[in-house]
Amino acid sequence: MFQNQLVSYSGIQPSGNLTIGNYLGALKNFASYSEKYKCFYCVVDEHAITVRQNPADLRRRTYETLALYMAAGLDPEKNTLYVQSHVHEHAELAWILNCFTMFGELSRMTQFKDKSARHADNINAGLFTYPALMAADILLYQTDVVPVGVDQKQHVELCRDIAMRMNQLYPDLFTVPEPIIAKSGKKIMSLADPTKKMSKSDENPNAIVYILDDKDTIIRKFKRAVTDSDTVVRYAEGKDGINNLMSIYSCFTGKEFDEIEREFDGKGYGEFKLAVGEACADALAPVQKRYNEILSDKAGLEAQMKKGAEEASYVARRTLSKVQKKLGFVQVR
Ligand code: ATP
Ligand code: LTN
Repeated sequence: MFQNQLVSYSGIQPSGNLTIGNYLGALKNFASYSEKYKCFYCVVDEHAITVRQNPADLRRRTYETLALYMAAGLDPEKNTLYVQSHVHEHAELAWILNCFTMFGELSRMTQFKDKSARHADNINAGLFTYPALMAADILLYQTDVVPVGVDQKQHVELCRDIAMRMNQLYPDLFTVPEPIIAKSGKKIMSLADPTKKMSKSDENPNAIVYILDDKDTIIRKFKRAVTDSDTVVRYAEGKDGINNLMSIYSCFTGKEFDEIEREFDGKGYGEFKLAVGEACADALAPVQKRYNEILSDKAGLEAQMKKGAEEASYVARRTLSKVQKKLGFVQVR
């Protein structure tokens, strides 16, 4: 669709303050595609309401998430940055895709199983059909690659299955996308329970480092991170806490694991934890500075939202109308 240019697409829910898991697994990598790909990055507010949201918080976080996209290096002149609910084609295509997605497939999604266990009082139909809306996001832009953390791989694979199924029935309908999962940072674990993914909706604030935490808070949280009774900094099976801290340190410094092991040879966990906290805080400081500048210009952010939605709608409209035609919907425009 973009004259031989490949398309990259991803989204983040404005469902909480963004964590270093979101940053290292997704956001930090988005900017690296800007040169080679036509990129669309979306604030997926419609996905966020699958879990109950306070309207004022949702509104504020939608601005904040867009500002973080820009602060993390996404230039709105080179990337299409927009809000999902501003492009109505997402919800329309999602309905169609729902009719090509099987109950059994949706039942197997681990995110659905996790979230329905955590929100047992609100297992709504949207939570169940969430992957069909995510597939609509991706397929509307004839996407080639989807940069995500490893927890989203299953959803992208389901999106591929839906695309292939529909392409068999209606040839050449969709590009079949590939997930791109970063080598390091693909799954940052909770600091309080390193067997669990760090998640922005975790109730324990000590489990999470937020992108916008100040330096003292970051250092304090790393100091308290759960590790093990060993004293040697090395990457090994069973050392989930240390493995996680080594991954975080590696992502922020670019150092390999063997280099990190040598650097902390003969030093204790305390010194290592402090170094991880400092590396994290130093790497995030410029992002935080840009974020505060961008967020203070609300009118500027709204102008970006409008521009992004116009660019995205242009492409989304073309794909949706192609799908509607091929399915047999009457077109009178
Ligand atoms: P929620 O807790 O509301 O489900 P989340 O923290 O899992 O949110 P999402 O908005 O669902 O965040 O994810 C945005 C992106 O960040 C996705 O690409 C996801 O794979 C990635 N991501 C989320 N958490 C982590 C993590 N701990 N490590 C690496 N990547 C992550
Ligand atoms: N489901 C994803 C967010 C998301 C997404 C997308 C990611 C919604 N639409 C399209 C990639 C492509 C999540 O929970 N992280």
